[in-house]
Amino acid sequence: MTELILEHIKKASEKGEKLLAILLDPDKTALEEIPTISKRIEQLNANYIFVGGSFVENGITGIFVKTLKEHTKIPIILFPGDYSQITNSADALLFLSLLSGRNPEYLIEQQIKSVPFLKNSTLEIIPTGYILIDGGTNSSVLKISKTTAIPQDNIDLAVSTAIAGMYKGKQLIYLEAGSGAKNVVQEKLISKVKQHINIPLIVGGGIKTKNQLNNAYKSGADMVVIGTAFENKLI
Ligand code: 1GP
Repeated sequence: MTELILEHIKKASEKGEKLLAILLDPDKTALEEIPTISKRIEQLNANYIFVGGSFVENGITGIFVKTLKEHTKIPIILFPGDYSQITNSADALLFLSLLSGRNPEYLIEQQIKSVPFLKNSTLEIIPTGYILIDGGTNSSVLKISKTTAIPQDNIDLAVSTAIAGMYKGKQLIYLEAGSGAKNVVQEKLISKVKQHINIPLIVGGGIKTKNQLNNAYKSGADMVVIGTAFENKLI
């Protein structure tokens, strides 16, 4: 029987095994590049491929994921910027709530809009608390969600937000500095959040070097997500 993705992430977290996800944005990646890209992802021994973006046109994600599936067996997890990006071709969906923001559209409206599709879908749905931390840039997710990020030095707020997410029943917490962030999520913030939650922690945004990757793991990230550095062939 295929192990459910959330179970795999939880077990890895319990055992202290560190996971890597490569984020692909269908808006920035041509279908013709998929065979080469899939090989590069496999060479990195990535555990997961995240697919999603802020400006993906309707209908594109389905074709993108189907093509990826022809070239790799690495499980594909949707990380949608909008409910229109949800497709049955993937394995799982991060069912995101933007907990750092106060915009109802990204706290509950998008989720409701996804239900007519999801109720007939086979996707594994993973409730995820998504928390934006100031990465020093006006990231796409900030612009689109019209929310503000938690400052890196407001560790108490980040911790309380993560704990509230856990109490609300989220199964994962995702600390996000924003794609292409200038500053990654600080080690101290990652470790404080990790100390206070007993669900797996994902960290992403601006990670470009092995050193930054290892620091995120050492601070307590169970999974690190890398998008821009992979796109730019830095890793
Ligand atoms: C963005 O956390 C991911 O949602 C990855 O960020 O593109 O900066 O690696 P980067």
